[in-house]
Amino acid sequence: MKKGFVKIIAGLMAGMLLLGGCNATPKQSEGPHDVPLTITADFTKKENKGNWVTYGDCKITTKDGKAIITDRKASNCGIAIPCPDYRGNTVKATVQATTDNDSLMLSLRYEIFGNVSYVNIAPGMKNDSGVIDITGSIEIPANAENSQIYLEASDVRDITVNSFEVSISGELNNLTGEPVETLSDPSQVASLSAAYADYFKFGVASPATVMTNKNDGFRSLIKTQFNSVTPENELKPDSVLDAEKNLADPAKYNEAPAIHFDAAKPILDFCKENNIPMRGHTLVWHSQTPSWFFYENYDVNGNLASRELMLKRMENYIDSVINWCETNYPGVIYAWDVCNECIDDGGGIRQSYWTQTIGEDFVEKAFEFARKHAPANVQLFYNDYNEYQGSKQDDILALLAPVAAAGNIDGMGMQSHISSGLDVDNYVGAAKRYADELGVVIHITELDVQAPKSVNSMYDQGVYMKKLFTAIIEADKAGVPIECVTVWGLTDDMSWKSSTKPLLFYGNLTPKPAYEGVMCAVNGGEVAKPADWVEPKSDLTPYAEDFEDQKFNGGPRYSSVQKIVGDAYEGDYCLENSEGYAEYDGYAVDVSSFAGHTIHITFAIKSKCDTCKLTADIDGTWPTIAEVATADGEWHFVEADYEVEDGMALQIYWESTDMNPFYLDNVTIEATN
Ligand code: 9MR
Repeated sequence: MKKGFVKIIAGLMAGMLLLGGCNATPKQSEGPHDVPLTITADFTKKENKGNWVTYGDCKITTKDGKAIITDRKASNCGIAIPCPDYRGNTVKATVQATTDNDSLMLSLRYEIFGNVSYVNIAPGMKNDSGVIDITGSIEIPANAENSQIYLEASDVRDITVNSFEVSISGELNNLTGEPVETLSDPSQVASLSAAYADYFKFGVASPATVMTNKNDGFRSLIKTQFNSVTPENELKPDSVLDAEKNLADPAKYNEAPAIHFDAAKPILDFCKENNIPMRGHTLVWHSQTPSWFFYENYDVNGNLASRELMLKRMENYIDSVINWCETNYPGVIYAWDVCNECIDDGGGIRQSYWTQTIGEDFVEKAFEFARKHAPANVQLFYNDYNEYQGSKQDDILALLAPVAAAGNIDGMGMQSHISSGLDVDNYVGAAKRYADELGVVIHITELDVQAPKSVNSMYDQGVYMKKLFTAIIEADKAGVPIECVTVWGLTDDMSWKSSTKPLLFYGNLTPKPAYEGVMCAVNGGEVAKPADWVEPKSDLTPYAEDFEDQKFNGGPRYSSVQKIVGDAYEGDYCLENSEGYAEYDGYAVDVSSFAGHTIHITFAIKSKCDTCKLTADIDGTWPTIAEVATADGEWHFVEADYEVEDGMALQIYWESTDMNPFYLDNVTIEATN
């Protein structure tokens, strides 16, 4: 394990901003200082004076107390509220806007030990009057610097912001002065890739900021632990497409888009110098691809490009990206994610600019072009999330059947953004099914595992990691061709889901029990119980909420909004769940304290949608606890029983089968044994 050498990190960062267009945020003061509990953007005042700044390359003008964002060069350009003093706190952000973009997203950006992290907080879709309201909460790591909550969009169209506010949830944790922590030297930590050499490559996703970081520790961690690297964002179309050139001379680049590798070069250089093979991520995706790419003359105010034109652009893009990398960094990229996330969350092929322009065979075409232009030894992958879920497996297999039949795919990329509720046998079963039915190899491409919300969260995560990797090793030994397992990020603090602490190393580069669990799976042994381990108590206190105090104990599952409203089943108040954009955006409560017991649940529910459901939040299976026909719009009183497995951290959630709001009242949960 790591020894001795520690390094004090202080005052890094200035000038390392990935987004050149970001305006400076106020510097943190040295001593104790007053921190406002709410920061409200004031659009009657100028940038920096009114608690808001321009985020990225765009223009903001203010009028009638609103901010109008135009000339947005990329989908992540928008407006931000700097909140550097909120580090170490959970914050709530609320925004109201109108736009021609399909959807907006509230996100968090911060710098930490010289790296930049981006975390999505909550998405928002238009309501009936065309307005988008988004509210979401996020925990900002204690060592984050220059935190900003920003508004981005699915597209580069204008946005008008009516209101924008960020506030502290709960008690303020007032962290004063510069964040200072020691980074540990990871070079002596036993190597994951060495330990797994007999089975598969052990990879990691990294942002290119790691390569230019003052702190050697991050590079050292990659070099010692991992033998495959995936650039986290730098090879995505919005990084590679050269907006300036294409937009300045659309006629010249109409069929063959101009590309550049400014963002990716540092990480390509690093991999080349250190002989670490790279996974290229990703060529064809509905997200992080600017909308102008899909228009005639790259003009979003004109017409969408024809199928013929888009096929040419797609082929030229795939050809030029693969071959630029091959020419300039021969042999570095050993696998490409050719197509990413093409199945819709509701099932079937995802509708996107790709389907609108080329049509539903765009996946087949992308693989055909990739096969034609990639060197024979470069493996071609399809990559997707929720890939372990039964119906998604069916959809992915149906999508890829013709691609496999044409001999144009080599691998299935299982992203694996999971929680410790996922059944490991189901998971490796999915890997086997892809390999068997498509005749391809398997890469686990983006593994991260949300830590359970248990009293010994880090330890329990470690125990789960041992179980998961034991199953992966067993599957590999039994012939499932798992050739690489990549974790999606170096440290918890750098993760796109940092508040769920889903990775193998802490922010200061120290290995977590999760790392130990992965090592125990291959070397034997058990994850050590930490000194502060506490005996988990099953707390069988019955759970009841009738919302009469106008509060609720549960919370949103993903992006729905909860409100206390009138017209209750009993009494004056009930809970409204609305503004979700998928059926599973429901209302969740934690029942982990009942682990090892059967619970009896009663509740009243009302909605205009056909069916409402109560579901257990277990990745990959999501068992239905109760299903209620609600089309009559009346209140229904429901009773159900469910056995919560021993040792399981579990949430249950109410959901509706369409986006109609549902109303919930008189919830009780108690153990029956
Ligand atoms: O980790 C990436 C994060 O930094 C970006 O902001 C985000 C933008 O969509 O993409 C994240 O990576 C995604 C990956 O490319 C595809 N699968 C889901 C990953 C997590 O969102």
